[in-house]
Amino acid sequence: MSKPKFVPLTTYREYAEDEMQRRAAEFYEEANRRRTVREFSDRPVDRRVLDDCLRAAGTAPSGANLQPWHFVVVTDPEMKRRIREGAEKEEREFYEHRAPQEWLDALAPLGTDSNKPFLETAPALVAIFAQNSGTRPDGSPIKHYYAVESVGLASGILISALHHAGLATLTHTPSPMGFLNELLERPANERPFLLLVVGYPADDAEVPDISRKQLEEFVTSF
Ligand code: IYR
Repeated sequence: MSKPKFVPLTTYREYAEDEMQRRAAEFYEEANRRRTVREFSDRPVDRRVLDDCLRAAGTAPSGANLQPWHFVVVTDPEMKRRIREGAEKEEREFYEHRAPQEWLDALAPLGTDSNKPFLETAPALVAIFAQNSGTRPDGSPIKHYYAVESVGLASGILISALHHAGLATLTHTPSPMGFLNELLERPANERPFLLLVVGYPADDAEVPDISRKQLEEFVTSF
């Protein structure tokens, strides 16, 4: 094993107390304005914006820094159509047969069903894959650690970055998502993690009237 190389931490910034408080409060306020959107406009998104948000996602912490993720950006109408077809096939199975009543009851407030027009209307879909293994520069295989957790973190950053840039997202999880490997030509070591729908909300978009837990409900302290 070669000796690890360390360099000085030059990117960290400390803020004065009042500025730190302001930044934390402002970030929360911005995060709290994010809503999952299911009605999209067909207005195209700027690819440079999308790429910067993907760069931000790629800064996520990951197991052993192996960065076990792959993102496929889909804007081609024919590919979007095929993804919609694949997703709706699974969703029909889900809503009509697979989902237990308890799950359907939990979903009822969201008003979702097996019809997924946004997969074609929205200008961009980002299919996010978790890699169980990767390849070293010499081509030999390397196992990835905490791949699902790492990709979850990267996806969270991507969603926040897109929201910060002024784009809306929908975290869509047709299940199972194996059809995405086939359509998007991803290898067997990659598992579809999430299909992120990206774009502008439709002018008349509505969202379900749901609430978020108060801090006291989800935080305990010692
Ligand atoms: N994948 C289905 C069902 C669904 C499941 C959960 I958990 C949600 O939060 C929302 C929907 C669908 O996309 O309709």
